[in-house]
Amino acid sequence: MKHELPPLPYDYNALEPHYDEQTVRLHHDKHHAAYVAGLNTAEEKLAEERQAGNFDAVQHWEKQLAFHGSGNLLHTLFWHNMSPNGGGEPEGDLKAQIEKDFGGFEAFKKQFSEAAVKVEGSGWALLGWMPAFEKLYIFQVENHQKLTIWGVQPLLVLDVWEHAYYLKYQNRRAEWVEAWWNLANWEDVAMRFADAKRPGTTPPMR
Ligand code: MN3
Repeated sequence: MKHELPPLPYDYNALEPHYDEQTVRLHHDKHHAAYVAGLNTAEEKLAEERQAGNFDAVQHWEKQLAFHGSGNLLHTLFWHNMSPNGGGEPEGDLKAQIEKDFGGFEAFKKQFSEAAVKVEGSGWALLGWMPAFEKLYIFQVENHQKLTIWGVQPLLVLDVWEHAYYLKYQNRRAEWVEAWWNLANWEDVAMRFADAKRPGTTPPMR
């Protein structure tokens, strides 16, 4: 089964003025599409190597698998994490958990923004639920696949690769991060949080 590029959940221009149509179009149709293609290629090449019993390039294709697989997953999440009617603050269980783990929404927002602005090179800021520790964490992801704890369920992601913002914001990554908060789809994040916390999915490690 080949992976396919999932359609955007809104029109290309729906996130204006915070996220411009031209960037969204390129980002989804070209960049995200390239990760889907890269994931398919990695899976195909690993299958070929298994069949041939020749693993000369296994290190290369395993790296490609992690990079493109994570790239595909994070971009799909990224699109759904934004909404033309986004912004504001989370409510309910998610709000309570953010207060518990970060000492309040403003403190959470500050750490998330700082993590995003200060990613070294290409990467993401990511809010994730770690079922085994029963805790929310902010991660500063490098590329698409580095610097996590195994088992974390990503809930909210912010792309700070230059391809995500350069056409409109040029080198001003902090402006992109600030604008992006106006698009944050807290309903989507809350749904993912509830899903990640469903009892019986993964037992805590204690
Ligand atoms: Mn991207």
